[in-house]
Parts: sequence; C-alpha cells; structure tokens
Amino acid sequence: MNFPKRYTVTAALPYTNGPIHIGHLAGVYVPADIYVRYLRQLGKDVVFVCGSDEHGVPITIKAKKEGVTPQEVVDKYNRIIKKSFEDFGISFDNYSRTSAEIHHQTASEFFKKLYDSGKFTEEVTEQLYDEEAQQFLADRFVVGTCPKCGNEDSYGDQCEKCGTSHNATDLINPRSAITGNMPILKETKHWFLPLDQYEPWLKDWILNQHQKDWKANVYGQCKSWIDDGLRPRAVTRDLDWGIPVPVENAEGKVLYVWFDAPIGYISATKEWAEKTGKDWQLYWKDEETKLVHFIGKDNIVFHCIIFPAMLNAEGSYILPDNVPANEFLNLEGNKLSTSKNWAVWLHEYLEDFSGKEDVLRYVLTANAPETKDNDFTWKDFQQRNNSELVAIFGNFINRVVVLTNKYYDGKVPAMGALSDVDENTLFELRAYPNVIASSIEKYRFREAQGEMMNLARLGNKYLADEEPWKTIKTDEERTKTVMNVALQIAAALATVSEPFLPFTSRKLQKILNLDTIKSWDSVVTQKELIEAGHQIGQSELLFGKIEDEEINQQLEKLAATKKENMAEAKTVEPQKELIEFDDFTKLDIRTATIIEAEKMPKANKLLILKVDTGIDKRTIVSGIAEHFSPEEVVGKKVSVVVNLKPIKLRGTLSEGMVLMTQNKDGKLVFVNPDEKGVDNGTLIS
Ligand code: B3M
Ligand code: ZN
Repeated sequence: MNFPKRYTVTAALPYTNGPIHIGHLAGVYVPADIYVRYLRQLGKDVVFVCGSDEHGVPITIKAKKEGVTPQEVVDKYNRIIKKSFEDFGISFDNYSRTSAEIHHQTASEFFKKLYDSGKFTEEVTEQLYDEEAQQFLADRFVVGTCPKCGNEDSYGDQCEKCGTSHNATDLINPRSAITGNMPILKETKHWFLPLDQYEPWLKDWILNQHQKDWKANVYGQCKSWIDDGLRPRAVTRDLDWGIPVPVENAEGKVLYVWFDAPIGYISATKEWAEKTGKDWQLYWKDEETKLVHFIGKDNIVFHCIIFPAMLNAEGSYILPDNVPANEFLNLEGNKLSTSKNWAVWLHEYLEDFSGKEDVLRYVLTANAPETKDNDFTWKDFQQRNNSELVAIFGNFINRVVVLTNKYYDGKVPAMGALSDVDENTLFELRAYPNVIASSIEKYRFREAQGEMMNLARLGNKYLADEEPWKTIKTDEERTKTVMNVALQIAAALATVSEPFLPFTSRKLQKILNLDTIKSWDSVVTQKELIEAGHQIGQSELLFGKIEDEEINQQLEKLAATKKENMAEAKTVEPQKELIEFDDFTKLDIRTATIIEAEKMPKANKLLILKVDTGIDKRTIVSGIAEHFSPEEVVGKKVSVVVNLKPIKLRGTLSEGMVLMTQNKDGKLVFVNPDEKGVDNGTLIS
C-alpha cells in the first residue's frame, strides 16, 4: 500500500440542539473512529478532529421553545454529546466548539480573505420576511413545498425527503416556522459564493478525478447536483446568533452556519496544534496530507461541493481525498427522528446496558448503512451479541484462558512440532491484518469487522477440531502446541479487534497480561506474538448474554413512544393490511375484570395486574402506570387477549394483553364492555 505522509480525519460536527443517538454513531463516528484507530496502530501521523456545531437556526428555535438563551442550549448539549463520544470510545484528538474564540477568529479571517480578494458577489435580493416576528426567514425558519419532490414540509435550506439543498425563496407556499404566517418578500443585502463559476473546476475534480474512488452514493449525489447546474449561494444571513460578518455595513448579519461549520475542522486542528506544539498548517496545506471527511448523506453537498469551492477560492488549502458518507440508519423500520423521540439515545442506552459500549459499536458496524439505508432492531442486537460476540469471540478467549490456567498455571506452553493444520492456521492468522486493512482502506468497515470475527471463528474452530481437552489425557506435547497456537490467535485478536472493539481489546490485553497489544505489523511478521513461558492472567467475561427480557423492555419503551406520538399528532392510524378470516379467528379476546394491581418496582410505566378472565386468574403486566394508579383500576371491566404467548417483563411472566385505546386528550382508556350482565370470559367476536 502507498501511504501518504499524514492524515487529517474529520467527523461531522453535530448540531448542538439535542443529544446524539445510534444513527449518529453508525453513520459517522464509529466508522471514523475505526479508521483512525487503525491508522494509529500502523503508527501513522494522524489528527482526528470534531466539535460541536453551535450556530444555525435549529439552536435558536430550540432556545425559543425552551425559553432559554441559545448559549444555554449549546452549553447543555455540548456537555452531553461530548460525554457520549467519550463513553463510546470515539477517540478524537480534539473535540472543539464553534463558539470557541479560535473558531470565530479562523472563520472570520477565512471570510475576510475571500471578501478582500473579491471572491464573493454582493447582492441585494428579496428574502422571505416574517412581519410578526420581525425577522428574515432563512433555512429552518421556513418550511414549504420542495420544488423538486413536492414534500410539503421541506426546510428552507434542505428537503429531508429528497436531500435537495435549495434557497428558501425556492420553496412553494412558504410559511414561517416561528409564527406559521405566510412571509412577505423584503430586500436585504447578502454575500454570495458564485458556485456557478466553480462548475468547470468541480466537474473536473469530482467527475473526472473521483468517479472511481468515491462511494457510489456520494459520487451520484455530486453528479446530479452538478448536472442540475450550480447557482450562487448566500454565505451570510440576517440573524442574531452566529459569527458576525466581519466587514463594514453588515450589522445584524452573521455567517451562514454552513459557511462557518466546516471551517470548524480547521479551528479544531489549530486548537489541537496549540495544545500539542504541532504545526496545524501541515495538516491542512501540505499536499502529502490526506484529508478525509466522515459524514452522513445529508451533508454530502456541503462537503463535496460548497466547502471544496470555499477551499479552492481561498487557495492555500488541500482538498478532501475522500468523503465516505453513509446512508441512514432506521430504528425498527422507522426513520430515526429527534422530534418524534424515535431513537436510541446514547446516554439512555448506557443506563440500560452499561459496560456494553462495544456491543453497540459492533452491531452498528455489522449493520452499517454503508451502501443503503439499514435497520437497527433490538432482536438483531440481541442475536449478534449472543451468537457472535458471546458464542464466538468470548467463547474462544474464555476457553484458551481457562485451559492455559488449568493445564499450565497460566504459563504459555512451548510450541512443538507443527502439524499441517497448525501451519495452515498460523498462515491464515498472519494474513488477517492485511485482509482487514484492505477493507478499511476502502472504507468498508462492516466487511473489515466481519473479517476480524472470522479470525475469532478460526480460533474457535481450531480448538473444536484439535480438542486439547481430550489430547491432554493422551498426548501432552501435542496439547502444548495446540494451546500455544490458540494463544497466538488470542493475542492477534487483541490487536485486530482494537479499532472495532477498543474496550474489549483492552480487557483482552489485560487478561493476556500484555504490556501493550502487539502492533498490526507484528501480527503479520512475528512468529510468536505471545512467548512461551509468558504468564497470562485469569479469565474474565468479555461479553455477557442479553436476555429476552432486556430486549422486551426496549421494545416496550418504543411502543410507548409510538403511542405518545399518535396521541400528540391526534392522527388516526391508517388501516392495517387486510387479514384472512382465519387469522381473525385465531385471536382469543375475552371480557375480564382486574382484581388486583400493583406498581412494578423500579419501572415508571408498568403495572402488574391480576385479572379474572373467566378461564382463570392470571397475571398481566401492562404499560399503563403513567395513566392509572393501581387503586383506580381494581374492579375495572376490561377486554383481554388471552392467547398471546406469555412473555417475561422485568422478571414477571405476563400472560395476555389488556386492550387499551386513547381518549381525545391522549389518555389511555380501557376497551370496556361495561354492559350489565356480560360475564367474564365472554368471547369478543
Ligand atoms: N451540523 C449537520 C448535521 O449535524 C451539521 C454538520 C456540520 S459538519 C461541518 O447533520
Ligand atoms: Zn424534496
């Protein structure tokens, strides 16, 4: 492989108007982190930067909604987001903020340089204005119909449905996101980056030079943008939150957030260089530096067209070598959504699965939306943990370590004469670092991780085939060799798993009692990664099984969110697919009475009900505790699905489901056959 002299790796700066969820991790931060950890293992000179994107309209909207200042909003979420990154081992060299002084300075200087060298055009144009709010409406302050796809809820700057990025005045039927009013047009002066002038250059750079090495989804979006024809883009806004436009006669104007945010990568590098005594310019201006931007697909145009045009206009910067954007991750079949709370928030995940940071990293990479949108499901999460991490990786390591301790008091036995199987196994082992590296270099992280797991599979199979637990009784020398080979695989795994599972790798290093993990290269070249006579430590559980109950709790949580959303939207749920009469008759719904009720300990939403179904008296766990106290429900007549397969919820077996619906205020109410003379156990049909 031909390596550049150094790397600058950036990960999209998250908007600081909310916490981050699994979609962010899967789309941007885990792949970026895998890439960087791998480079560091090779001993490469790399800087990995990110930071909070603290300007822009979403933050001011959030502040208005919560009745606080934008600064309070960004302070709060910067703290939460930064902690989530640390918790999940995203190993930034610097996590900065666009509200930092150094960023204001860097972005202002950048603007000033383009301004002074006449790279902007100045135009007085008519922009949307909300008379009631006395404010110009740009970007997310305005919604309307997308001129490209007809989505009626497109934002002023971008349509989330078709991904098109446009000017607010392009929207059909625009309305103010602040007051809902129809805006008027009012004249205002702004500075524009004449993208049209960069079209021939962009065509050559992207369409001719990067057709092959950029991902198809990235290249495709760029091409369609260029084919549609580029138009001048305003780089300033009439807003009071942001970086003031650093020229005269620009009162009340700030830099457009998408002008300042990508410059945040540069400021974050400068801040890092100041702290570490490095020269930041080498990382941004030296042709031998490889610049890579990790982003989500909705950021492609900004990173592939607008920011490069800005860098080109400035003149002294390098351009990105690659922009490996991922598609989107869905959750249980639906689009992740902050406003609908349809997400697995990272800080909430850790409340339920603390110590399982690597499990989430693993599942998100195994399912990464690299080439198309993908779905995260809790069932898949459980299955990948239990039958891959526990059953393959964990099981292999546990066997090796337990047997080494049992047979040799934890001292690595010496390798004797090697059989063909041993030779082949060691040969395969030495091939893995390059196989994994070659996938990582192509930004195919799920493939890379799959190969890492194949190494664990190799170890597992080797032990299962060679059966040291049997040969120990018949052939002590052979057993030593087998255990030695197995230990080599374990040591190699500590190295090649590190980019994907950094916490596990560290644990494994500790179990094997290694001062450091072996270098990526030494796995290829070194005969013995762990030497005969080396004392290893005791076995420790690398991964724990995840029970059905834990998964059911997560599914319950999502079901509750869905119900809340329905109530809020006051929408009628669309009719479900038609079913056969036979399917209907399978349902056994009975009238019943609640005879006892108590709160589920340590659960906000659950009540444990004892229900007289006419057939029997049984326990049903119901997610209604936020709507009813136990006292309120005792004696209530209800309808119950009695033949639903029992499931355990927080340790209590729930045998059926009490049918609920919602009243106009969104409060849950029972489906109540409150006719006199209806006996319990009467079939609802
Ligand atoms: N904050 C958009 C986003 O979070 C934006 C990325 C900026 S990267 C320079 O989707
Ligand atoms: Zn659209």
